[in-house]
Amino acid sequence: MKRVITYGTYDLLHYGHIELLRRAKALGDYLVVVLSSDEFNAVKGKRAYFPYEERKAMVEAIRYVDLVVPEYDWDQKPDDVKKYDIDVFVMGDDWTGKFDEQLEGLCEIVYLPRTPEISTTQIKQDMQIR
Ligand code: C2G
Repeated sequence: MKRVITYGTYDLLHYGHIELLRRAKALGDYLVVVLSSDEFNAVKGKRAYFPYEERKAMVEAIRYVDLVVPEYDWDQKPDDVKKYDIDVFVMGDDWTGKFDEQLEGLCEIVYLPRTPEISTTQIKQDMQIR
């Protein structure tokens, strides 16, 4: 059983998110999504449209996802990798290299190409126009 983990806010769920989760799951058999809490989003300088519980319910409904748990701070990744017995850490390549130091030697580290032309920020901007 190969166990994969990834992190994110997953606000205004879109096909870029789904494509990341689909490819992450394809790297193993079990996918843990560590979902940014509303408080941690404030630390990241993000304000999600949907609160944590709604974002959690939506991500849990995705066929590729096996478990959703909260992300509270930048430094919990090594503990999460041990706690959930993780083999592979995956993120979109906007994060390339950012977590290598923290996770070196604990698990495989994979950065996948982002899906172009879609982002939560873009959706928010487009909606304001229409
Ligand atoms: N993503 C993607 N393609 C897009 C948009 C997002 O592949 N067009 C990926 C991101 O690279 C990330 C995941 O989808 O791996 C979730 O994106 P966000 O919700 O924006 O996550 P982020 O705020 O980057 O949180 O500790 C890490 C942070 O929690 C990452």
